[in-house]
Amino acid sequence: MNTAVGIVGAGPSGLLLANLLQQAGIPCVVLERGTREYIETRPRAGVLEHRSVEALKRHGLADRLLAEADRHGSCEFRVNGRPFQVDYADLYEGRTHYIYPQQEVVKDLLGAFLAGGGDVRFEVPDAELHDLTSERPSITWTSPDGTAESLTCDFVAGCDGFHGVSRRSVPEGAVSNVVLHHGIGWLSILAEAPPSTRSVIYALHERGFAGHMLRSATVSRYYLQVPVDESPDDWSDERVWSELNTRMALAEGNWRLTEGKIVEKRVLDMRSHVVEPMNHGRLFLLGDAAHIITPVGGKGMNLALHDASVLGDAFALHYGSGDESLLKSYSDVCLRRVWRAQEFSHWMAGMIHTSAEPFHARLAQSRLEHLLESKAYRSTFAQNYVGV
Ligand code: RFL
Repeated sequence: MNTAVGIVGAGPSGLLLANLLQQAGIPCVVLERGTREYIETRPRAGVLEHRSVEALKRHGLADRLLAEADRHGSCEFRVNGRPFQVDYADLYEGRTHYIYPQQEVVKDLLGAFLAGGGDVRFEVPDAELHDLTSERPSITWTSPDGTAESLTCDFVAGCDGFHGVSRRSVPEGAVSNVVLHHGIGWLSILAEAPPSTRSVIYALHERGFAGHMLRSATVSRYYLQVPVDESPDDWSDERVWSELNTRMALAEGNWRLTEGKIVEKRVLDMRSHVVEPMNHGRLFLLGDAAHIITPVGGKGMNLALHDASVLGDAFALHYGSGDESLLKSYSDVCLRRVWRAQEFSHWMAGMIHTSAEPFHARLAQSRLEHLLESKAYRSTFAQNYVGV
């Protein structure tokens, strides 16, 4: 088999790229390790920035999202039970977040690509990439019926996340890995519970951070700061709700979370990882394959969509006129936005977490006070939070 672009991974980055190529008349094949059901039901992120939605809209890929997503322009910091609201839409050109679960983004992108006759191969667990620095790289794999398959292409797009095959196929020393371990764990909880709030809550408490994120009218995500080596098995459902209620309690009044069935409990180790440059030969890395960011600030899926958008334009120019300039600047353009997001996420992480280190604890306190007092500081927060 031959194609122009072989795409490994059918997450948000791979599927947006596939749609952009299809719309530009550039052939591509998508290889996905999981089943269709797996990718369409995997809950992860849920916050889309204004500009991510604008990019989807430009390509006619946002119809259901625009009809169904809630829009948020305000978030709450709850500091030892005392709430203050930051109206970030008012502070930054009326821009809002769209609350729309990642699996719905995937469903929409996959549906549009297949409706246009797109080629997606599911259940490909053993893809291998070859000759990435040659003119014609290839991908080999075994199809579910046991047939050995091979795809020769002009380019490979590695959209298969941090643990995928693409990043691992870059030889040692060919790229740099810029890494930070934050030494913070989050117990991440997904529950079949309606939101207990109208806007995201970042609760700062002496026992540690707690977050209430919105996903849909019936499902909510919550986070609890825990040691990185914590086991989710140590957290019974009862303990989860009790700790969330303690850390989120309001100093005045009787506010409590609406509880529901907990359907996911896992510990996330806060880390940041950036691969530089985001390409090697004819392999381009996108999304989590190129960069991992902490969930603080909700940037991961948005960065993945941005990479796809930039690479889609670059391929359209290359195949349209032979101009390679956008392909050459792909990594620089994406990394600029990646580092802005990393800086913001790191700044915010330093503000919302409890630290045993007195210096960091004082910095966090000062950041919060300044956010409360300074409109200019809040405006900078707003720009970065909802997307500069
Ligand atoms: P994905 O979504 O991981 O998709 C990769 C796809 O590749 C497949 N795959 C392979 N396919 C073929 N061969 C292989 N060898 C393969 N290996 C893997 C996988 O099955 C999968 O289908 O990567 P992509 O497209 O880069 O998208 C990145 C986002 O998924 C990620 O950044 C976000 O989910 C991060 N994230 C959040 N981002 C936000 O913008 N806002 C949020 O609120 C937010 N919350 C979160 C998050 C991530 C979380 N977890 C689980 C890490 C909350 C959580 C809990």
